[in-house]
Amino acid sequence: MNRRKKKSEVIGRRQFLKASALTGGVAAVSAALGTDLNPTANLTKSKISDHDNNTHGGFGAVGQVDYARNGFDPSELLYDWDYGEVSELDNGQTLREYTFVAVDKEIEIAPGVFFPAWTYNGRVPGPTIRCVEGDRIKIEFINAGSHPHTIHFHGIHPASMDGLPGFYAGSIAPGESTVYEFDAFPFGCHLYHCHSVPLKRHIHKGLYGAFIVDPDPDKYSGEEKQIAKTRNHNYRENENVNEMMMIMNGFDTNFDGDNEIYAVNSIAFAYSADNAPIRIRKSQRQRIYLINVTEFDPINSLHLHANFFNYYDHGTTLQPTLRTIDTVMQCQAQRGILEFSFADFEPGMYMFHAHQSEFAELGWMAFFDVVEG
Ligand SMILES: [Cu+2]
Repeated sequence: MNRRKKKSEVIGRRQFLKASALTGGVAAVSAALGTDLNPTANLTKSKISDHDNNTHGGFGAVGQVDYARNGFDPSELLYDWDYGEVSELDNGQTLREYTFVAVDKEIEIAPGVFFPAWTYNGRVPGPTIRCVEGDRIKIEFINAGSHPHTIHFHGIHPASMDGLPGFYAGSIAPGESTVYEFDAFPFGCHLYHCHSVPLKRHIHKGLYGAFIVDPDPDKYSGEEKQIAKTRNHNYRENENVNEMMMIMNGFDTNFDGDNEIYAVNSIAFAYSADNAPIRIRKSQRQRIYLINVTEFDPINSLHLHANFFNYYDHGTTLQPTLRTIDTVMQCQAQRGILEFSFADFEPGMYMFHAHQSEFAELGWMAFFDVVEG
């Protein structure tokens, strides 16, 4: 109810786009209102007033995000598994140690559109933790930001390691630190995020990341053992699979409780045909670890063009939970694994995007560049 009231007091994104379309462009609307209200001008301009001149159907942004300034490149985030500092405990268990530092950082999320993010280790999303079920995970968390934060993991662990404000270590104040330590269970495609309040602000500001737990083939037999090997980064069978991490996120750049920019791995249109489509080889099986952290919208989705995939809800099973689908939806924090192949396809550009068309037009649109080999 509050939200509706609030939205009627401002020109929201939807009304703005409608107005833009009716009056012939962003400039006209901004001029009429006497202010440059729209922080996504670069996107809407290319989409609405210049669509006839765009080479790929009007999807895309004008200009280029400065990845060097951001300190992270979305094409590298796809494959940037962080195995931690690895050692072995006396009981034979693998120990993986990480250091996470919360820092405030302005990031560019579309050409010329900046967002005052809160980050883990200066990047959004934070590091992609990659481990094996049963590993001991130890994370030293240092808060160098301006607000109290935590790290809450989606996984199995004691209450004392749950990263909740008001319990045990609780919210970690600026300048303070704590250690989160637990065994990685269950195997699957999980996530972590800050759990400080107001929760939606802390998550949406950028404090989240992927937590991928590989199955241990020694715990399974027969066909399932073989499948587990393809999922486990220590096994040769895993090398035949092209694995990618994709976090679907959104950014409320004018703080009206509604997203102006949507993306996979934070940068609008990062993998568009004109920008950096994801090059994949026909001979490799494809696997996406897909996580939705989008705030303010109840669901997000991924639709793959011209192909179908199998889906493993939460990644916690070795057999698909959905077979032969081309669209999957996820509520916030829901995640899963997609598997597909372009083996019998002709090479070319294959689109994938949110099937909420508005999300696609505001940044969540991408391409696979399928090549021989
Ligand atoms: Cu926080």
